[in-house]
Amino acid sequence: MKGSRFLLALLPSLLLACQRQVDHTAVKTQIVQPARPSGKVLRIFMWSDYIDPQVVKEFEKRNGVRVVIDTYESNEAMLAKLQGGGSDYDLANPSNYFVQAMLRSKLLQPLQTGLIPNFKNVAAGFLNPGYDPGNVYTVPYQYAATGLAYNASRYTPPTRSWSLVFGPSDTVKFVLLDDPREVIGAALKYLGFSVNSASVPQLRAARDLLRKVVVKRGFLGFDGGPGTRNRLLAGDIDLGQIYVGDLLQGAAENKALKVFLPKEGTTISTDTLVLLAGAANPVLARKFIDTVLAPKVSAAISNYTSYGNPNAASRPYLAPLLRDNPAFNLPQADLKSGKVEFIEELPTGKPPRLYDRIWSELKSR
Ligand code: SPD
Repeated sequence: MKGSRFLLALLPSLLLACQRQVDHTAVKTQIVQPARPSGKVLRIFMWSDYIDPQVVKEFEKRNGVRVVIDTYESNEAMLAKLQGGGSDYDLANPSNYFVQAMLRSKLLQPLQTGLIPNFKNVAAGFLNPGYDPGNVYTVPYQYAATGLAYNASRYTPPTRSWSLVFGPSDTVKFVLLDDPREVIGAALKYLGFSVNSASVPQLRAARDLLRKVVVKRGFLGFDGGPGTRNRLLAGDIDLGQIYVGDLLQGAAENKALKVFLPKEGTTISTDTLVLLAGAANPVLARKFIDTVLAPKVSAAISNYTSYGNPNAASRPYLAPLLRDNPAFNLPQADLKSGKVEFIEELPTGKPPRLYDRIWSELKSR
């Protein structure tokens, strides 16, 4: 996929840039000139735990506005709510492989990146992606691979493999992400197939495997990234499938939280910012995106969330955690070989319906 080539191109410079000095105080010490309250409210629909609250507060003060952020734990939940038309959001935060579905549902309007001066900071490798040629509708926000996490003070995984959850043994307590493409993708990967497989026999094999997984005594259900992190911290589970950033966010406070990318391979995706067709405040929304793309602000967000940062100009300000963890700094060879694969939108027709059917069946058990 084009997206993986972009990331490949970016990684060497990201690694080099991360070795520079980090200015942790960059955003927090800025003097903010409060603007007069305008009564305007910017409404954002975003993945949970995905922004530094300080950045939001300063945007509010500087612009004299209120920012309301509602959160979700899966692309499917986000799309369903927006398609239901229930809420008046200005901005949303879909993953790369949901952008085209939102476009087909007429949920997006062009960003006009010419009106967003800091768009120039986006790293070349993230420009003009296959899911949005010309960046008409999206700017990249953050990215991460998905791994298996554990709390080392309670449990030591005997192997770095998906077999810990997908194998026959039923001795560990674990959760899987509440995310169909992640769960079915991991099962496909464990079986040696692509996370984007559209092959009916391969999907049936993944379904048969997952049918056995969800009836294990150790399977404690599906959860979002932050929920999984909290259950690991509380010692309720031994293992959890998790977006790497959500785990590293907790590891900044508790060093016993660890994550690895299973040896069979895994998924990766880029989350974007999009301007919704019904946005009440498009000018303010573009201003927010522009702020988020400012070098120090962008770095402050990733330093807080521990997610990958697609902003070339923010690299000097990124924290060491983002450069030291191998689960974050993916080996280029793994992206090149397809061991770590970008989740892509599925071709319309039978395969997506099969994914949906598998997921409904798993969730209803
Ligand atoms: N808490 C932030 C979660 C961001 C998850 N990224 C999307 C991955 C979709 N497969």
